[in-house]
Amino acid sequence: MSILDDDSFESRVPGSEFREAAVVSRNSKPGTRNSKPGIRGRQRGLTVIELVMFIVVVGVGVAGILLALNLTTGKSADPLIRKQALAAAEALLEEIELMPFTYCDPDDANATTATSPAGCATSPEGLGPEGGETRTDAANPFDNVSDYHGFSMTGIQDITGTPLAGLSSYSASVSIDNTAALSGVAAGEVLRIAVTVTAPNGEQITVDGYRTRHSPNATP
Ligand SMILES: [Ca+2]
Ligand SMILES: [Ca+2]
Repeated sequence: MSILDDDSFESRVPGSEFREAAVVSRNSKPGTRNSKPGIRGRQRGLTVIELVMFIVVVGVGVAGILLALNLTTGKSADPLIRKQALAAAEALLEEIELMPFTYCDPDDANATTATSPAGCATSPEGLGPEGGETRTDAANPFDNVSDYHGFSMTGIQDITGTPLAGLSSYSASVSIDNTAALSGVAAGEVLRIAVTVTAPNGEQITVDGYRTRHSPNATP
């Protein structure tokens, strides 16, 4: 009796590889190699449940990726719109800050000499325009920071009233606070300017600036 013919040989061989070889040897018939599946030959395919679970998991993953891509694509133009709105707001704020901040309306006879609002001849400067002034009126324009209080425009225009290309769907508004406090500056000697620009997508950007009365008798 050879060693391979002994069924009890499998249990005596300490290594698993030898045990497997012995099993294969017993199950083989002449001319048919591994005609009966061994341990390694008994691999099965996927069941329907496993396949469905795989499809669901992969589907959820792909849907998440597509959602992220869609969101990124949809919002890709937002920074441009935001930067454009910010540029328009900063330009209008700078325009306002460069205006005089006098005690009297610059058209007042005492505008260049008054040392307080009480020293004006007829027209102390106050919030909002005086005497029918508008921002873009060539003959009677805004001539003071506070004239811009309550100003608004639909479609961004420069100081001459010329519409700026590509900004017709933006709008701007201005609010000025003459009670604002600024450290080291006496009350009434500072204005807080808030410029708000609304972009076509509804997003609003507000920029704030302060203007102190450093030259109370300087007129345009
Ligand atoms: Ca004025
Ligand atoms: Ca005014």
